Amino acid sequence: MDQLDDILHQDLDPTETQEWIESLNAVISHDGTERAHYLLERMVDSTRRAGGYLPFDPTTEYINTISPNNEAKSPGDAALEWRIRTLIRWNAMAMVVRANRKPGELGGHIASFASSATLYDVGFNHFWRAPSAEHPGDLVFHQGHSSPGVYARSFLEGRLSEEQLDLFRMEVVGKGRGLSSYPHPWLMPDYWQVPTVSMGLGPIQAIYQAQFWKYLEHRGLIPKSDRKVWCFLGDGETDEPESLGAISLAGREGLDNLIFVINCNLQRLDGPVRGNGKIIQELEGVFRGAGWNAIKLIWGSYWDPLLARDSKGVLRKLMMETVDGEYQACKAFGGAYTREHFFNKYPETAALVANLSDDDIWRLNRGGHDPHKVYAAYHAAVNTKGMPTVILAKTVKGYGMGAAGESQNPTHQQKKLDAEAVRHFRDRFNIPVTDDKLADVPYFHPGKDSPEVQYMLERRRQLGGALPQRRRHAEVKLKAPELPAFEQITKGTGDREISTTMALVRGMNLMLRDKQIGERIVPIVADEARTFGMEGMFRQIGIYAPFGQKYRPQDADQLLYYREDQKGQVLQQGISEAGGMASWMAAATSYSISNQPMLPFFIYYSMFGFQRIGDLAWAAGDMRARGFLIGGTSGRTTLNGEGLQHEDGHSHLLSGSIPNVKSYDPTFSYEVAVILQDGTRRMLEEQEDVYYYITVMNENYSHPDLPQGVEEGIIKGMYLFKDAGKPKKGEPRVQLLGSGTILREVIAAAELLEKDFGVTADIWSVPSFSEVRREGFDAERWNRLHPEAEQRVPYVTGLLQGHQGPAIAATDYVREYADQIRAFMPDGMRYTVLGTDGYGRSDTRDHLRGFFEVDRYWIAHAALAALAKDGKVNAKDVARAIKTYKLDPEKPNPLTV
Ligand SMILES: Cc1ncc(C[n+]2csc(CCOP(=O)(O)OP(=O)(O)O)c2C)c(N)n1
Ligand SMILES: [Mg+2]
Repeated sequence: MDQLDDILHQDLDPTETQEWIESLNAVISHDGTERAHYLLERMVDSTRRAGGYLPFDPTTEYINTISPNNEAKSPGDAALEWRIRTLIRWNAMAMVVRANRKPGELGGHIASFASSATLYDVGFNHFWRAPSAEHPGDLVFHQGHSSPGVYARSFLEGRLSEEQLDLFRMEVVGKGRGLSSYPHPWLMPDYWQVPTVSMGLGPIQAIYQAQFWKYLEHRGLIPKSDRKVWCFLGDGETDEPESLGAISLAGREGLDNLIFVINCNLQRLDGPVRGNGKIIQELEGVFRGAGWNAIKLIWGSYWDPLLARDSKGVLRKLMMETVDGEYQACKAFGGAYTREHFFNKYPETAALVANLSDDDIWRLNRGGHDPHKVYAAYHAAVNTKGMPTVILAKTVKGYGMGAAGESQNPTHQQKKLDAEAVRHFRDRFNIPVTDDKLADVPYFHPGKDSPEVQYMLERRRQLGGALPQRRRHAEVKLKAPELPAFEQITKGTGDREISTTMALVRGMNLMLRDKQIGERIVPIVADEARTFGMEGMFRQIGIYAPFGQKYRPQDADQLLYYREDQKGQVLQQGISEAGGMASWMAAATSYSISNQPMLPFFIYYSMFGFQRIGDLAWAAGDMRARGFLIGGTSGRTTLNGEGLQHEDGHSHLLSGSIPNVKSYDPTFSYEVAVILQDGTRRMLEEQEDVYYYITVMNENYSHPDLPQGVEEGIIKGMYLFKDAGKPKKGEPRVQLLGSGTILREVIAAAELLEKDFGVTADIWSVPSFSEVRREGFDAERWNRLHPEAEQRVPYVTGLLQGHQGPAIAATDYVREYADQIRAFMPDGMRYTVLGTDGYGRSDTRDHLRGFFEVDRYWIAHAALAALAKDGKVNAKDVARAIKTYKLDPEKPNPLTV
């Protein structure tokens, strides 16, 4: 290596070097840079063949990728666009400053948008198409905390009023007119399309959105088009694993419908992103390595003449040597500082700026603030074929904020500007607000007939309409299959034993055959299709592969071979739950983003679901995703051998915390059928903004027929599975509740109780404690608020009322899960909850259920203990149960071991 370094950095024969460079320059001037590139590649190739070791260098010089002579020229009116931008800057700043002068600490950000205003403006004015009859529309992921700038544009366009700007971050009093802190489709459903503010979620979603569009195109569900996903993110945001974790997928699949714009203002919240390095270089290497077209947009036009005169490359060398912390200091301290600490480092560079004043040096702009350069970069990006593009735009955090924030470490959180700072801002951008008004920081609108507004509106007209805008409903009307279509799984299995996972996969297969919705089903897996018995789908509907299958699969001679296909329907996302989830979100929002409703099923190990990708699941709720998440091989004791990291006993608590998620833990295949049918009806037919979480298990047992009239109960979350009838006089009675596989232990416990203790039991199947809880609290709240009206009876109260004895619930989840409905037990009904609190471990199902105290014996024992407390049996009976069932009273609490 040392020798190689020497060769690369010491010129053994400068004359020879010069001759080669001159030859190359001749090629460039006669035949262009592409020809030169070709020749160089050939030479590199020859050297390698001769045995030369030429290590890959992922980075290029610290200058713009697009040279000035290759820049596409903007057709826009630069002066007018500058005026518009200044007004947007002002109003965005005013919105935040005004919000923070009110009582209540509303917060907001000025500095981030200040750095990216030009990047957004050029997009809005020239590139981003709204959906229209002619075009399906682009999709823009905005940096979440730059939202004030987007609102400020909408204000000028007349889409938002002054009153609304004053309701920034005041959504409660705003009653639907308030403006969200960040992009939230839940709160502004006609405006924001995608939530982004949780760092990293925008980029990963953008990649899978782009992939999903190609998927829809290849499958013939949408026409091929040149629409693009544009994703804005911060340079600090790239530290999130989600930001960069999926970029190789975009490179591999050649997603040329994807453009990342990374706002490299060199700062994050606390300070510099890479004070001792250069974030743009680092990212260039990472993205190029992943197969992206990386466009560096570092220097603005004022640097062009300097670079043109840099014949010996000393300025370039200096640019490369200087670290980001130093670049930040230059912008913070101004022109004189920059001359002294930057240019004066070498006599050649000092000479380059000898004729420039300090103010001129100060004006040497960064690429991301130069609309001409930004236009050229965007133009190159949208015309790139066969690969995704990343634009690395260098900007100044807090641009225009002066001493109050420009390139200052704490600027990210600056939201209150004093009078002096506001005056500076006005003067810097020439805003027509007079001194006497300045104290109020008033919004400024030039009037709807002003040239500025007319220009903006005309630009948007040319691009299909206003943005952002969100479609609430797809135009396509779909009909969900009725329950009889699910007969295969509503009918009992007789002696055959199957798992709920198998029932679910059968249900999916039935839906895949449906004429209307079959093609809209999107099965998504993260390398676990075989785990869930879905490998039949590989052959039947194929695995999506954008370039088809280029090899003969190892199992080609098998019936169910690994079939990849450009029109494949299964999305195999590899071992990436975050990828699977982001992919699911793309499909689940396709009704809105592409006007094509789809019904995705993402099937994964439930342990690696909500707790691993919970923040995406939360964002999915926000963006009104519609689809099924399937927590496979769930249950702390049901997935028995896999142990602590696999056995899930709590995902239902996490899913239950997302307001528009409906969670179910079915026991029988007919329950799976009813939930699937109803979910499909609600999401596809009614277009409700809900999504479903269903846990399925891998324990095989036989399933009964769908009992008469229980459908509504299943959907509401609880129904009477076995009615013990009216109790005989003196006969102790209990109410047993359960879900998932543990309901079967409950059923077995009822038999033990009757046989061994003469206790009879009504048995309740509770496929959703979460739904029952929600309804209960809703009724309770309503009653409190309507004290004089006839009081509503919570659903579960109504069911249990009139039934005797204490209630005992057991599930394969932690106690909190079944405990959720405690508040709605009828007066006087004791409620005991068993659950699997504690770490899972490997063993047989029987052993685990004994260990976690949720098997039939522990349930029977708990029932007797409750009856004893109620005075219906004696303590002796409870002691007898402990003995008969061989329960160890000194056994440690499973929570603690
Ligand atoms: C997951 C997550 N963690 C932390 C934050 C808090 N946060 C908001 S903005 C920000 C700094 C962002 O820096 P950068 O990405 O460089 O964006 P800039 O504002 O500089 O454009 C942080 C840490 C967040 N929004 N999301
Ligand atoms: Mg930043």
